[in-house]
Formats: sequence, C-alpha cells, structure tokens
Amino acid sequence: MRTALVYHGEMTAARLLWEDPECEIERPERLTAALERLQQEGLERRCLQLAAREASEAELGLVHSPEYVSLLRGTSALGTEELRALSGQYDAVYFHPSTFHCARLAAGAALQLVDAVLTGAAHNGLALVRPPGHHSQRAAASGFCVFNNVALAAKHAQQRHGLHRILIVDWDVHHGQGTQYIFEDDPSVLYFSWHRYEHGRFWPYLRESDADAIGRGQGRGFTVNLPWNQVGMGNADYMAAFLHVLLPVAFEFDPELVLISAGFDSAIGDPEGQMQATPECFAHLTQLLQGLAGGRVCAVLEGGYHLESLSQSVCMVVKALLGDPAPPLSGPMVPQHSALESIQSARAAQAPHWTSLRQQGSAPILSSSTWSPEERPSPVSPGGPKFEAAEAQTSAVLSSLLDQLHLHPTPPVRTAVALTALDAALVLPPEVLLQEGSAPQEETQAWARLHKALAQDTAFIALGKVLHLLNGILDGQVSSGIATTPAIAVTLEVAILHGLSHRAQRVLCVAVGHLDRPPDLASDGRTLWLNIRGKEAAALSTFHVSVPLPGTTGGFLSCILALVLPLAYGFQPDLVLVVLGPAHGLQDPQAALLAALLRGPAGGRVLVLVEQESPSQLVGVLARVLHGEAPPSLGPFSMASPEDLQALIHLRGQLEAQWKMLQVAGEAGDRAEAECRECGGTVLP
Ligand code: X5A
Ligand code: ZN
Repeated sequence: MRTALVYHGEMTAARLLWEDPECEIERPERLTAALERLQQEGLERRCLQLAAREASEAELGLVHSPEYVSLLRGTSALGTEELRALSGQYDAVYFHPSTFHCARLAAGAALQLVDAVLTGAAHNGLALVRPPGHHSQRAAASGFCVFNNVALAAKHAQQRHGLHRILIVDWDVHHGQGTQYIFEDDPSVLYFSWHRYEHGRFWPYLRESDADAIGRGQGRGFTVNLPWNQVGMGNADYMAAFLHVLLPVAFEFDPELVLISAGFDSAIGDPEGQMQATPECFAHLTQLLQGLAGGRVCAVLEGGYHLESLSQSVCMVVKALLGDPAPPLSGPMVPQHSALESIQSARAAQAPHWTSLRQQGSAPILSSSTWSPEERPSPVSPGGPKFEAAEAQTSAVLSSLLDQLHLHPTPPVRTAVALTALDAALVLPPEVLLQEGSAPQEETQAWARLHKALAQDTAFIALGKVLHLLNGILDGQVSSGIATTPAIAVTLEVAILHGLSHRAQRVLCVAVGHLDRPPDLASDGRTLWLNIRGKEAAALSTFHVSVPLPGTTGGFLSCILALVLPLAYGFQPDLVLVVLGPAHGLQDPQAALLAALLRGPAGGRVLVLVEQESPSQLVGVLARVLHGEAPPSLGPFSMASPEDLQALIHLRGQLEAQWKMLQVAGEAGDRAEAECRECGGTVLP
C-alpha cells in the first residue's frame, strides 16, 4: 500500500502582515501542526514522501487567466501597503511577498500527487498545502485561496493522463464556489460540496450554493450541493449525506479518479464551521471514497483552523489512505432533522439526473430554495467569554478522543486467513497472515457440543481455527480475518455466541445466501441479523431483516448504501460477521465491495466466513480488501429493477422509525409509508 504525502516547508512562509480578524485564522502553524502530528503518530514515515514542486505558469493556465497569473507574479515585489491594498480588491484574501511562491507550490503539490497516483507510483495520497484553493476562480482570489489547486489537478489529470470522469468531493465547511464555477458546464467533472449555508446567511452568501444549483447546459446534474442550514452537524449527518446523496451519484458516475477538497473546518472545534463531526469521521469518509475509482483517491488540504482538530483529522485521513481500519464512530447515530431536510432537497434536485436517486414510487418533490440572506452576521470570528467556554469544552472532548485512540491501538496483525485446506492458486499480499494456530482443544470441544455437525472431522478442525481467529479479533491482536468451513451455518452460530460472550456487546451478522437465523439466538437486541437472499423483503423484527439479492449493479449498490450500511452504522456493533453461505450468488467484486464497506461500522473488526469449497479467487480478493486494498470495479452501472427498489422502499418504511440512519427526508414515517405501494407502510411495533 503506497500513500504519497506531498509537502514543502516553504509553504509556511506566507502570513498575514496586518490586522484582519477575518483572515488571521489562516496561519502557517496549520501546516506545521498537522505535519508534526503525522510524525508523532508514525504516519509520515509510512508514506512515500514527496517534496512539492512549483506549478509552471503554463499549468496555472489550465484554470486561470494569463492576466491573473501576471498580477500574482507581480505581488512578490510589492511592499506591505501595496499588498494590503491589492488584497482589499478581493473577498477575505491577504497577500504576502511569498504568496506567489507558496501558491505555486500548493498547486504543484496537487499536480504531483495526481501524477504519482496516475503513474502508479502511489495508490493514493495527501497534499498538505497552503494557501488553500477551492474559492479561487479563473481570475480572482477569494477566501484565503489564490490558485485553485484541486481544479488544476482535475484539468491536469484530463490533459496529461487522458481521464474522462473525475469526482471532486469538497468536504470543507465552506462552499467551493470557485471550483463550482470552473466546472459548472462540464459533465466530465462531478463536483460535490456540502457546506454551512444557513439559508444564505453564511459566507460566501451565494444563492448558487443552494441545492437547486445543479450545473448548467451539458453540466446539469454534475454539480451536487448539499447546504447545511444549521450548525452542529455531526458524524451521523455526514455519514447520512455520503450514504444517501454523494455515494449513489458517485457510483453511478463511476469516476476514474477521486479528488478530495479536504478542508477540516467541517470538524469539531473549528471556529468557522461550528460543526460536531469528530476526527475519526474523516477516516470513514475516506474509506467510503476508496470504494470508487479503484481506490485512486487524492486529498488536498483546504481549510481547517482549529490546530488540534485539524491535526487529528489529517492523521485519520492518512491512516485510512494507508489502509488502517477506522476507529468506530462515537455519538448517537441519529441524523438531525435539519440535516435530513438538506439531504431531501439535494436528492430531489438531483433525482432527474441520476437513476440511483429515483427511488420514490411517486414523482420527486421539486426542491425549492429557502434562500433568505436577510440577517447577515458581521463577518468576524466569534469571540468573547461564551465562545471561549465552548472552545475549552471542545478541547477536553478532543484530548479525550486522542487518549481513546491510544487506548485502542491498531492491532499488530491487520488481516489473517484461516483455511481448512491450502490451495496453491491462492494469492495473498505478503503482509496477510496465514494463521496456523487453533483454539485450545477444550474450548473447541465445548462449542462443538452445540451441534453434532461440528463434531465431524474437518468441521471440528475448522471450528478450532475460526475460534482462534475470532479470539485474536476480540482480543485486539488481529483486526480482521477470513476463514473457510464445511459447516457454515453452525459455525456462524458459534461465532455469534462466542463473540457475545467474549466482550462484544453487539454483533452484526450479514448473511448472504441460504442461511437461516439460528432459532435459539436471544432476541435481546445484541445481534442484528441481516440476510441477503432470494426474492423476499421482510423485517421480521427490528433485529431480523431479509433483503432480496438484487440482480443489477444499481440494485446491489442501493441495497448496500440505502439499507445495509445505514443499519450497520446505526447498530454500532463491536464485531461484524460476513457470511457467504450456500448459493450466495455474489460476484467477486460485489463480495469485495460488501466486505470493504463493512470494515467501517465496527472499527475494522470483521470476520468473513466462506464455505470450504469457495474458489481461491474469492478468498484472495476478500483477504485483499480486508487488508485495505481497494475493491475491484462492479462493472458498468445498470439500473435497479422496479422490484428491487420496491423492496428497499418497503423495508425503509418498516424500519426507519427504529433505524434513523435509513431516513432520507425531514418528515420521516409518513413519507416512506406513502411510498410503499405494497404494505401502505406497516411500521414494526
Ligand atoms: C479555505 C477556507 C474560508 C474563508 C472564510 C472567509 N476559506 N470568512 O476555508
Ligand atoms: Zn473552509
């Protein structure tokens, strides 16, 4: 796994030379703090370290006008007063004699990162840069941004590497209006941005940041805006936004490269964003994006002004890029009402352009803007005693989060494979451990008493290996594993019971194929049983759900994004069991994507059980994704069938009152009920 880290110390040179409360937060320490933390955590040395180069003026011309580039060239010779006067021509910008050099390094770093990933020198990477870029336009600086680093990277990827479809994910808390303008009529670049909006009362106060700005001409549907109308959005809101808005569209778009405008002012503690998402959320967001474009993900720093929050979040992204499991998300996984309203309007605005969002039985509700910019606050950072108290509280939260990360270190072994028979055709990455050991005889015997099928020779040997692997996972020695067995149903039952009796509070079981929920399993809410098979959709209880296996890529993706992952994240399990039973019907890339995405909900603790006769090809691909490699492509997108969509709508209607992560609209219950033609929305008791 190669992760590039592009940086240059000279990007710390630019700084504010006069008093300006709006601009003072964009300081050199942002880079030094993030880099120091990467060093402390031992992450920097695991990366392919590249020294940033300056972008050439020809390269800057991919996005910017020659006049604008010349103007910037001239700034290096100006005195403070002239710099100050010129800065005043733009909105929230300061220039320094080193700005032109720094901004060329920032743009060059983004280009270099794309080159490293597209030539295969690295799989993915991060460019730690300043000044940031996403507010910068063809001929204008804005919001601390001088050159649009990410837009330049996208144009470069198209021009130098011949790419046709690029996804830009802008998770900075501000709307990247610069990037939006550059690509608004271009269907080859899909731009997604969520941002603090407050009905237009937050900087940059633009009507075109709302959900109904979807692009122009050929580019309609290739701008996706998700405006947040309240502050305080947290992990559940961000995950819901990805699962229900960005990812359906992104998988349908099928990008060849993912660029992240990685601003961390959307994280907890940031004075600009005032949001609540914790640093580990950014590991999850990164992991979700790694399911796209064969894992070719390039993150480029944008904003992020709380040094501690910024540094931790940067570490989380780098860990995810390196393939480390993401720590579990903290806090209640219940999206806020206001977040659901935003999600609903973005989905409604995009539904005419994306098949994957047309899940409503009826016509989509047209999204209408709620732009009302009347009461603008003065654009000055909040201050005073109230803010300081909140800041102190946030610091306490952040340092305790950091402690937690050190209390739950990444297990020494990331992936282990326990096989009943070794197949010479099995190819594994060298770091994957081939497990030799078995659980103690007595322990295996005790569990084998549960079913006579387990007493039989190979089933007993397999059980010993499964228990050993599971113990490794539950003890924090191993992160994830895959095991084969000839007696899959009963071995699964033991795995659930063993997990629940050894420190797992909650076990999520995703069973694909002909497997029935063990009848004696307690219905105490500690096991969530999800069965994917056949044709029937049924929620037998809150914790026992049957989903039909969709026959198309679109149906499969909807099933995973709209149902399996919301339930999985909502349940917050300590252990995930993925079981491919008899006639599971999954193609290898589908199984791989499922396993890759299920690394998220339980901090990477995943045990995959497959039948003994499974092809070594399948075992190999599963081992690689558990190890953090990107899953292979599902192949061309094909629309979900009406039956598959009906099944999802039916299940959402039954379950969304209990599982809030399933919701895609502000008015819960009644909308889903109205949608399901079959049951009229019979909600579970
Ligand atoms: C890159 C970035 C923010 C500008 C805020 C101006 N810019 N009030 O986060
Ligand atoms: Zn920002």
